[in-house]
Amino acid sequence: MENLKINNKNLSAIGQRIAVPKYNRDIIKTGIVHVGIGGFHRAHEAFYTDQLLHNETIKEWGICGVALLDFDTKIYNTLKEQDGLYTLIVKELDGTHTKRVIGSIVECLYAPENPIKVIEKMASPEVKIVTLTITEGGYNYNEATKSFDFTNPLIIHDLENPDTPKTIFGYLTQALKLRKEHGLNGITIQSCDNIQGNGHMTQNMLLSYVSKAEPGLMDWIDKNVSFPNAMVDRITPVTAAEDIAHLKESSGIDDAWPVVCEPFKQWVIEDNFISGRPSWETVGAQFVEDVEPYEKMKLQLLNAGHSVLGILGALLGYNTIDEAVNNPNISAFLKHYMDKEVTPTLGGLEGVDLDAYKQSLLERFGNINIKDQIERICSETSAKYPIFILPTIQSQLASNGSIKLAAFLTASWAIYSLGTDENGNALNIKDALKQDLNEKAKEAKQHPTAFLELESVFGALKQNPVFTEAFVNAYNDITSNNIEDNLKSINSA
Ligand code: CS2
Repeated sequence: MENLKINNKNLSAIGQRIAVPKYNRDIIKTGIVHVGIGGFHRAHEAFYTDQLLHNETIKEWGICGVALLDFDTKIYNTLKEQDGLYTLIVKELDGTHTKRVIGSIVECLYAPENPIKVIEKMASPEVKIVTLTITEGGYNYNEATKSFDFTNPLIIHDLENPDTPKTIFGYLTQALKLRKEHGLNGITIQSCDNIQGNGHMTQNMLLSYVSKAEPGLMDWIDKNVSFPNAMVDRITPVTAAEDIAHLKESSGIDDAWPVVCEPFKQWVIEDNFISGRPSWETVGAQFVEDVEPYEKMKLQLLNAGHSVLGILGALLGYNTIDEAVNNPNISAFLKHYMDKEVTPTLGGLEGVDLDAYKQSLLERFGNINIKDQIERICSETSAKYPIFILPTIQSQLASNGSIKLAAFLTASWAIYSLGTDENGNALNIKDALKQDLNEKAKEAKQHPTAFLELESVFGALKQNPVFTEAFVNAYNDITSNNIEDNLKSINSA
């Protein structure tokens, strides 16, 4: 079988081997600008939109993918070379792979090379929505001050150089300013990141920035921009070299960056789109009045569950999430954490079967075909912890509920931050606060609560005697006994 490079020219030949877009991509117009074209976007929004574009009457909702950071050069170059096309490989529970070429990304831009082009694209009349996957840390929110971080050097840069911005806030501000000047229709800015109230967060952070950068724009934004909240879900591991090789061997498709993901997908969105929206509900998305209970459920069960498996699994020397969850002591701990500490904090989920949801999470985590990397899950825990774990602790403390397992997890993270697993092997820690975490973790050897001094992560947790007592106990237990024995004793308590 001849290898076919994935691009427009080869699309119909590739269509003899796997599913390809059946619609004419040449006539699809860009209605959405998406910032952050990593794996998750390409497994989720771009997938839903590709399905939607198969409805022949829909031509106005193509996506322009924007790579915002220097770091994104490789993905930009790949998509450019492949005419925006890539393969989505769904790793089914029975071990088979469902492959399809996704065609919804009809243009790509690389912001560092041509910032004006990106600003103009966001400000063009046919664009109705800007969607974002810029990661938890990308919102520039500081947990300690509970506000926008104006000390970030990139933000300082954007305030001083409005025409050549580097952050999403600089780009959006310039684009909205242009839309106002041109008398254009309003626009929706839709976050697809794992943040509670992600629409509100986007709105609050953007308005903080605009109030300094372009105060005259505040009123226009108030009347012309909507920020729907949304819950997004699909486990999307980092593409491995074996995935690329396997696609070539099994289907003769030469794709430099396919995306791999689980079969499950969910998108629950607040219907708040000022200039119209794609009918994503026709391809499986749900539009609801109030999305926050769903976001909370997902962040505090799935994402926090991932962090539990990631941190404990890393300390035990595992590499993938399925290895961690298939250790009965870890999975029992996770179940207890979900039932005793998270579930009491969730409310407002009429019609959702929480027990079934938690059970389905354990099955999804246990999918041995996904091979989701513990390294991916543990990356940027300093940005994830305040969103995935801290709200549970705060809520439980406020109602005198149990925080024992969350304290154990936090103490495990302190040990993890020292940089080696239980067997003395080095951990590859990827975190913007890696250095600070490591310093505090070293101080914690003398005074465990030193770790909680990182206020941008823990807020005022160190001031809470109930939490600190549980944290110190857990810390001492972990340093005097191995993790598994500790888990056994917690699980049997
Ligand atoms: C993960 C998420 O980054 C993480 O820690 O929990 O990427 C998770 O896989 C997705 O949110 C699933 O929807």
